[in-house]
Amino acid sequence: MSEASANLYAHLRQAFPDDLNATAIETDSGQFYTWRDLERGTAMLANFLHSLDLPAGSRIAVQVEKSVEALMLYLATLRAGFVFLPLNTAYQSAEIAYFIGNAEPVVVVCSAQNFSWVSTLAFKAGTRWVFTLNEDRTGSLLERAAHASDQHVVAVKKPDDVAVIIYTSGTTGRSKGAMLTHDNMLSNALVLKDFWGWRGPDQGGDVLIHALPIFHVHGLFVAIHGALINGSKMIWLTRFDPKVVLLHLPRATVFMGVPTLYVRLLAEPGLTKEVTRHMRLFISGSAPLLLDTFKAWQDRTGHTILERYGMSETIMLTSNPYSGERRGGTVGVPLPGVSLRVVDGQGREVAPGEIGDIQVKGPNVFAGYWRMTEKTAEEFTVDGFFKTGDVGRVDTDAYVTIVGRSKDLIISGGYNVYPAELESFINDLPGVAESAVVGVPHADFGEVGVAVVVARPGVQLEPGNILTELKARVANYKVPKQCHVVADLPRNAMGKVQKNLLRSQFS
Ligand code: MCA
Ligand code: AMP
Repeated sequence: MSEASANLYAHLRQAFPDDLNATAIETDSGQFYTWRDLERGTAMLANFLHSLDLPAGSRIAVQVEKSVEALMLYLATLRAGFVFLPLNTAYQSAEIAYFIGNAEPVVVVCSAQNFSWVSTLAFKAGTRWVFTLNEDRTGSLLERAAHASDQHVVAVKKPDDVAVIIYTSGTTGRSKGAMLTHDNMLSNALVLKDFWGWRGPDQGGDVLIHALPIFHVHGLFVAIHGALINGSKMIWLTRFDPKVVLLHLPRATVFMGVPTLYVRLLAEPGLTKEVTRHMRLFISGSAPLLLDTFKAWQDRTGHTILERYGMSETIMLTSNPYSGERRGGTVGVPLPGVSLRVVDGQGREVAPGEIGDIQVKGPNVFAGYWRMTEKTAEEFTVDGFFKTGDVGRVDTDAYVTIVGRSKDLIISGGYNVYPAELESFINDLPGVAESAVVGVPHADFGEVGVAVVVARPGVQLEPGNILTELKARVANYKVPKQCHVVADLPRNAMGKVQKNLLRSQFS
């Protein structure tokens, strides 16, 4: 690819339909955005960012509610050649302080409601500009950008230039910023366009129901890049509500969700073969899709969910085929260009069907963790494979099954919850001697956290108070759904807490 053409935005823009007056996005509140609106809006925001005279490589950190303007800010950041840093809206001040302190963004965009505390900690960390952007299209960002020109030449980027930093905890310790390049994202989007048989505007067109948050890989990249690089319209839902999804299904062709979304849709009597008759493809990922959900979906709708597997560090890695067998309980086969192997404890590749650690390589694999050269090196093998931390097997016909994780991670409703982070918060609470957080099965979220806490001698701890304290400190979805105070934690001969025993005790 020539250097001038490596900016992801340029490729997305090229795929816009000829008729720029056609609808690109229709929202659940009845707004319509044309392709021209996207082109002009992103140009104005990109020009506004340029007007701030930001140094090359500046990070733009964004914690705002889902809106089409928030999407335009993402596209404008790409277009202007800066680095986008999306942040979950559930993050609270300690979490935001860490990300801002670590990434040192030059610009922070937040909701007006959070401006006071976000700007205080951002300015303290050296951020130059803090703007606001609200769900209802108000805020200082759009007020300022309203004066910018709507003509903008897309910034020239090299394939390996960083486009986005996504924070993830990987295997251990504090959150790490995974640096994804323009080419990581473009190559993955192009592969998925083919692999999932997206139909361009000249083939009848696809219509995607976008119901996911836009601060993680699934909603921001897989869904949005998928629709845009195909020139497809999106029906944009600000938040997931199964009844609203049902309302729009008859006019859509593609839906993407984490397993919880499918579980909640199945709970709706209105989910029928008739309502899904026009649908072409249901895709699931971010967490294991239970075979029961897979089969129930087939029975109720006649559609077979296509499950795929990915990570923040790699975007999409494997997928069940569009035309071939979609095998429930598996995540399908490695995508074209992705090398995937399963190795034993010594790093030797195991025979087909045997279980081991999953390692991957490909143009989609990230450029490393932000300012963590050593951590990055630890996560790669000498021959350049990335250690996913997932445990699984590959069958003789290349289908991959994930059977577990070597990293201590709970995936709850598609969000990652790191026990180590919660344990450190709990251990800091007065009267706590030690704690362990484990994941247990949950009908709605798939898996949820349970905290098991030991009190200091002579201290009486109230489980409810521990959860309340946590709620004040961390994102709501990370707060364990239960807390138990116990006399001691089970340990093995090496003194390591036996989380598997706690898991079976509290399941
Ligand atoms: C909300 N809560 C949760 C979760 N979401 N607790 C655990 N896990 C969650 N995922 C909390 C709420 O704060 C609330 O707490 C209580 O649970 C009930 O909330 P509810 O109203 O049911 O939640 P909701 O607002 O309806 O949200 C559920 C959701 C949402 C729609 C499933 O979690 C969601 O959008 N998940 C998708 C996440 C996602 O996009 N992941 C992709 C990551 P309280 O009662 O105390 O207030 S990208 C990725 O993983 C990789 C790369 C990949 O392969 O895609
Ligand atoms: P994240 O850190 O948010 O990028 O989460 C990536 C992790 O989500 C992967 O390492 C897997 O453990 C998990 N994951 C993603 N898709 C699937 C899937 N289809 N089945 C099981 N686990 C998945």
